[in-house]
Amino acid sequence: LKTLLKYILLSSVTVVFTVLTYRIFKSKDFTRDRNSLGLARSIGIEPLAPREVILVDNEKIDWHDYEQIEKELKRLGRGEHGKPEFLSEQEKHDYDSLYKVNGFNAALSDKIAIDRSVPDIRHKGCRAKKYLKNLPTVSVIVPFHNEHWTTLLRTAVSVVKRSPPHLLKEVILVDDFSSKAFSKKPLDDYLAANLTKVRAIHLPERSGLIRARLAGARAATADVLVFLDSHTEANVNWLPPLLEPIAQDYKTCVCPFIDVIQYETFEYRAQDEGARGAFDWEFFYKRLPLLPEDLKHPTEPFKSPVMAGGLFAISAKFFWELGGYDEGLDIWGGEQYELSFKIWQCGGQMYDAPCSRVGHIYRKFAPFPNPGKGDFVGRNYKRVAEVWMDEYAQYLYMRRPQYKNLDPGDLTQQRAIRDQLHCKPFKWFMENVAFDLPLKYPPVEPGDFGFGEIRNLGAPELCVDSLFRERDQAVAVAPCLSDAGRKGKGEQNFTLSWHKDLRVKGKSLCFDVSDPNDKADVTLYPCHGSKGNQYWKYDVEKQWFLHGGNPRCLDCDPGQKRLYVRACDESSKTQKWRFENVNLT
Ligand code: UD2
Ligand code: MN
Repeated sequence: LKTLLKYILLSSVTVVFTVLTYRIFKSKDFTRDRNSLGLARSIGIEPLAPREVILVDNEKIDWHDYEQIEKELKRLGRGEHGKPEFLSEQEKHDYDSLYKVNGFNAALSDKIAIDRSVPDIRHKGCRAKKYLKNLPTVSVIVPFHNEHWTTLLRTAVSVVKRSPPHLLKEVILVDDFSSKAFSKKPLDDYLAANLTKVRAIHLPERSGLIRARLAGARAATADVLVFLDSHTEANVNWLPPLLEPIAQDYKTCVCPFIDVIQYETFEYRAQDEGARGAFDWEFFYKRLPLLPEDLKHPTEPFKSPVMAGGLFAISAKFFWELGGYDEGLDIWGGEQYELSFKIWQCGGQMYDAPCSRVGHIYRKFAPFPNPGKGDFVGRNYKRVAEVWMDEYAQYLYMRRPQYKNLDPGDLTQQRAIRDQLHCKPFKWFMENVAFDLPLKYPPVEPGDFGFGEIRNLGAPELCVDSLFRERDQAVAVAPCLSDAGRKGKGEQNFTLSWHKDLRVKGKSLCFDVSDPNDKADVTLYPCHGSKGNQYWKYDVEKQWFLHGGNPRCLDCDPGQKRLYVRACDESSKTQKWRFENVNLT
């Protein structure tokens, strides 16, 4: 009996130890203490064999909160499920005044619940995806300057409602010296009473969004920092897809897909089904197509050269190893390039996660006056270019020569960070990460193939004429203005650009044919520079304007003054055109 008792005691002790050890691995703190073996030993427990640890570590679970999803599906009301909403005439009294200070329909926002539902527009494969059970904790940081009350609160509420409670440690709203009275005590009181995980920090002076984010990051206590703009809405199960790549490698930054909350109607819809972030050489944010291997796995994160800026997750450890943001970046702009270049050049990587979606209000216009700081965007761009872009900085200066004389301030500290971390040259980034960027945005633009008037040879009194038309409207032929001794205002002046598209001079509208039928209209559409429906060639010998990869010829009906494309025909006279200036080199 004594032996039996001893045996039972021993085995129950073993069971308790095993359970305890398992729980410790489960609650492993990611970036702070990657080595929980050490933790287990320090409290006197011999850890499980390593093979079993790996099994526990790699366990994946379904993170969906089905109860919450069910509840949201049943919601009824204005703007629910991200449906477009409108104000009645009686509700429009403060429409204009609120629009002016926000750049969006804030009066409508006030009529929509701050905990409204949004449609689950993820790729349907996302619904079946599982993520690591063991994910790091999160601090969400939201800088704001004079954000509208209901859009700000909707941001915070969407995060709290759609995040697993044990992963979401806190939401920090960083008030960048707002002048709106509600941004201080009323906000603090509201948060304390209604949203215990959310708190506000009030900066004592206008600091700009970059230093506001830094202030939030310094106050944050979780493993991962998630930054959001102050007019966003997190969608279903948004957090696990952002966190898993970071759990697997802490030097990874992950961005959600950014959906569109329409500024007028608050409709929630997709922007597109994903693209890689990039820039042109004026530093406008641009996008590059997904790569063939990305398209094969539509629910998997894909590499992106540059983030949009406002919405991303990064481990606190990696963020601070990189020195955070450059504190010299003021107010707005450029920080998305700084952090993206730094991440890639200094040993990290950046992904977009298709199964994580967050809506964002792209304003109709920027409502904030310049706080008397001159060209802060230019100074920010120059700081980033001077520290990170090496010889490529000249391409920015070629297009923005005024930057050459701009004083970017002291850069020693930023350059020291680059040295200490042994970061790679910008050329490496261009050749390995943004390798297809120069095809679409060549640093040095080649010349145009031709420009000027396009005159028909079958009816030589007629020229191609845009008729001052706009997007989606057809172009035609009309009597040539030059015959009447007139120059016109560009409606008969076109450019065959190096992109191989035909542009209306002075506009970024291109000749586009989407109809495969005979006598298909030529319509105007914003230039995309990717050939396809906008692909044109001029055959100097035959005097043809050839459209498309399987080419048809530009042609017209002189009687009806219609312009169209049809199968090329050597004997047709109306398919011949004289292009005023052709560059033969
Ligand atoms: C985009 C980014 C934005 C930022 C910016 C370039 C997205 C969706 N948005 O412009 O996050 O990267 O490009 O810098 O990617 N704010 C302050 N203090 C200021 C000015 C702004 O706290 O002095 C806040 C503002 O309330 C908002 C955030 O910073 O929460 C971004 O400003 P924005 O919404 O005007 O920028 P956006 O979306 O046009
Ligand atoms: Mn924004």
